[in-house]
Amino acid sequence: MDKMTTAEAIVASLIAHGIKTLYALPGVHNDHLFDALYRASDRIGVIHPRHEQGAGYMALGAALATGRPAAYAVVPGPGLLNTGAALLTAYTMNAPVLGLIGQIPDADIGRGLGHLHEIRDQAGVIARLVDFSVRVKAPAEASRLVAQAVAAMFSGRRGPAVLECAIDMWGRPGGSPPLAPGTVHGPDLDEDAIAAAAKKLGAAKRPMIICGGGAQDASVEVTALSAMLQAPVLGYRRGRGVLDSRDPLSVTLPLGRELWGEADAVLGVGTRMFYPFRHWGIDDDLTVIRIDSDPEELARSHRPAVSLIGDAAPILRRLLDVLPHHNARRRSRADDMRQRHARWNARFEKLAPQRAFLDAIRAVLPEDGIFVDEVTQIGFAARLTFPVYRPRTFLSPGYQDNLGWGYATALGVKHARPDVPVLAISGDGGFMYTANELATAVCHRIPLVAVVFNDGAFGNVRRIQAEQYGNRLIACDLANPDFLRFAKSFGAAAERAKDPTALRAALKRSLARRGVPTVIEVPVGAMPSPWEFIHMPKARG
Ligand SMILES: Cc1ncc(C[n+]2csc(CCOP(=O)(O)OP(=O)(O)O)c2C)c(N)n1
Ligand SMILES: [Mg+2]
Repeated sequence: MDKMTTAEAIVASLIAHGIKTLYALPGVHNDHLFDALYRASDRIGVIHPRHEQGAGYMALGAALATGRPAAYAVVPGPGLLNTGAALLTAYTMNAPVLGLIGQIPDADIGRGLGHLHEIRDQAGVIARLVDFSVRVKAPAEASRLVAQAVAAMFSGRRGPAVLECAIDMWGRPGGSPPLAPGTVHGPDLDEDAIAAAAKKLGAAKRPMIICGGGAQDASVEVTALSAMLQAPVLGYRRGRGVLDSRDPLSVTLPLGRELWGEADAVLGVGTRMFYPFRHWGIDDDLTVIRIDSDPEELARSHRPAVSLIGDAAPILRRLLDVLPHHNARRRSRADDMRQRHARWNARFEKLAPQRAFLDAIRAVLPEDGIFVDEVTQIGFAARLTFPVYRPRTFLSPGYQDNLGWGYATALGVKHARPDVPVLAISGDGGFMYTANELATAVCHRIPLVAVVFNDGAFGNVRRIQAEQYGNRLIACDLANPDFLRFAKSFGAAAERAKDPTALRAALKRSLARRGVPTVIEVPVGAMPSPWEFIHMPKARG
């Protein structure tokens, strides 16, 4: 064992923590790591993308699809920076992603000599992007640092972590065997706060629940609480799928705003409540109760009447025990909600072109299939109206909303969840950010289905210029490849679907393909604006 190198100790530690894949792009700074991976290839696989952002996004997709840690490795400097947007997105989505980042020779760090891939204060750059980062300074530390990093990723608010390791550290002997993964204990349940929440919610006449990404592992509990309180549940983007869209109490963003204007108590579960607090207004007639694993988050926008700190599921389970002692008798709100849904559905007719394509997708994508959203016309409509049936089946990139996350993240999703169909949607603009990773999908036989809505433009930008800037169009029209020939030239399958009926048929064929990725190009024109349903005015306060 004393012959174990730092690289071998880190690989053994990844395996011990249940990480079975490293999304990684090689270079001299991590040659020893790749050699250790080669020798452990019966226990851990390597997926090598064609650009480091692919490694970062694939790890992000794997983490989001499973809720488990996922890891990537890249060279320092440009390699690190190429993963910057993915790491930033992992941070803002609270995703447990571990980055293994190379470094220049240990003794020269900070001296500014200009080594290959050197960047000034790499540790400082990293520290701006993640909460836990550390450099491996001796082989004997490596196993402990992996364990610490993974523990940090799951403590309090979840998020990414980074280990740096110098070019001459990976190969040094003296590594120790892996530590067993620790159990992360959340804070003890605050019984007083739970009782206070139960009293306020139990007495409320018009309670509502708002879910964010932090509620994704509390679907059963939110569903039970919603039924007990007859409380509508708003999940927009990261909170979608926590309550099944087929439940009449599951509400869309604009209906959520309407109900916000009427509510007397609201329970926020793992959400920043950004739209309500920043756009819809708040006043003293609304009692705010929040569950969040991050105490700092609760102090940011509006101080809640009751704060419940910790993971949502155990707190909600206790609340479900206590609430029946305080809960008012409640009539079903199902009919009321159905009427309100009908009114909003009539208004959503404005988005008919987008919705026709989404209907085609929903008809073919099974209940457990995963939909990876991107900032595109179809994506905006999906966030508002696409029915989602289960948690972790609608992945939307949170407040970075970064073009280009879609295809590469979805590849990681499909790689981590080969058992379910995975579908990525993007515009022609967004797709081209990471379309090079078609090579990775073909090389590693990842049968992701990507639908590219091609309007020959950064359509969203173009419409804003047309409508708000006197049609002074600039930097928004795109020269595209022939997407079919482009995809096929990688060895992928490719289809063109001209309308929703054709899309449905193409999807059916594509989701059945094994071992080969598919690109479906959908030529479209300009689409109606979704913004009146997203940026809505104050509803109270
Ligand atoms: C990284 C990043 N850069 C720029 C933007 C700004 N942006 C938002 S939507 C958009 C256009 C998207 O074009 P496309 O993917 O073709 O979708 P469409 O709107 O045409 O449906 C741009 C440039 C962004 N969201 N993310
Ligand atoms: Mg476009």
